[in-house]
Order: sequence, then C-alpha cells, then structure tokens
Amino acid sequence: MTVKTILTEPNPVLRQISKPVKSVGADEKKLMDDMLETMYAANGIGLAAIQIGIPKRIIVMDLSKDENKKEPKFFVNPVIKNKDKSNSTYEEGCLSVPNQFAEIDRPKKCEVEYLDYNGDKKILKADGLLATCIQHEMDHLEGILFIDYLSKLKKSMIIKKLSKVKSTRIVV
Ligand code: GNR
Ligand code: NI
Repeated sequence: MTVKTILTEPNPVLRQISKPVKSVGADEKKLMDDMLETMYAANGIGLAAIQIGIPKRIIVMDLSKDENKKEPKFFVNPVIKNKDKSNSTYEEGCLSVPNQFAEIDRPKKCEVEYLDYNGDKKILKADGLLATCIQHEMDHLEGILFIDYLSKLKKSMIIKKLSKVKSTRIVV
C-alpha cells in the first residue's frame, strides 16, 4: 500500500468525470488499498479516486471514530437511488480544498447501489454523516466540489487563497 499525493483545487483533473469500472480486479483492489492508506494518512473520512488523479468511479470511506477499530468501506460504480426530500446541513471540508469549511445542504438520507471490494453488488441505506459523505464523494465522480455550491464570491475567495498557497510553495 502506498500513500499517494492528493490533488487540490484549482487542478483541472479534479473536474474530470470518472469512468465506470468494468470489473473489480487486481488493479482496482490495489487502487482501493492505496486510496484507503492515503485517506488515513490525511485524516480524512472519505476519498474518491480522482483525488489521487485516477478517473475511476471508486470511493473509500471510514467514519469510525476509534483509531483502533477501523471500518473501511469501498464503493465501486456507486449509484444513488432514493434521495430524501428533507435536507440536512453539515459543515463540510474536502482534502482537495485544504483548510476550507462551509455549511452545505444535502438530502438527509439516500440509498446507494454499488459493488464492494469483492465485486459483489450491495445496497446501503445511508443517513446522517454517512449520507452526507457519500453524496460529497459521488460529486467528486462528476467533477464537482463542495465549493461549487457556495456563492460566486465565496467560491472565488477560496480558489484565490488556494492558488496563493500553491504559488508560495513554488517560490519558497
Ligand atoms: O475528510 C472529509 N471530511 C468531510 C466532512 C464533512 C463532509 C464531507 C467530508 S469528506 C472529507 C474527505 C474528502 O475530501 N473526501 O472527498
Ligand atoms: Ni472531498
């Protein structure tokens, strides 16, 4: 397992639409292992393959609070089936939008159909942070970031800040 570099906004790769996986083979399992390692190293609760530059419809997640009781979850070709009519608000962050947070409204509950690590078809009913996180990750598969839901002004301020951080790094 390898810790990969997480791409950050404004990197155009993050705007690519990820492609469905044909089958869950050795390459996909290796990718999922690397994604999980990368996510844990960055202290995130979810990661989409495009965040490490691979445009495949694969997501990993672990919402467990206890470091010693890991609960990794793998989603290949996920599809959201039933979105709840009622919304809930969470303060979201994103490993690809470092140190920026904003309250985002999303459907409170949803159902997800997907293939698991072994390529078996599964359905998950999600609520609370799990539902929020799945929808956040599904957005990555479509090239969408949470800042896209903010006003033009807030979004451009965040992108400006992130661009500055990057150019400073190059100068130093
Ligand atoms: O680590 C993460 N935390 C988080 C908090 C609230 C809503 C969504 C997330 S996902 C984020 C990791 C990430 O960027 N996944 O794409
Ligand atoms: Ni994210």
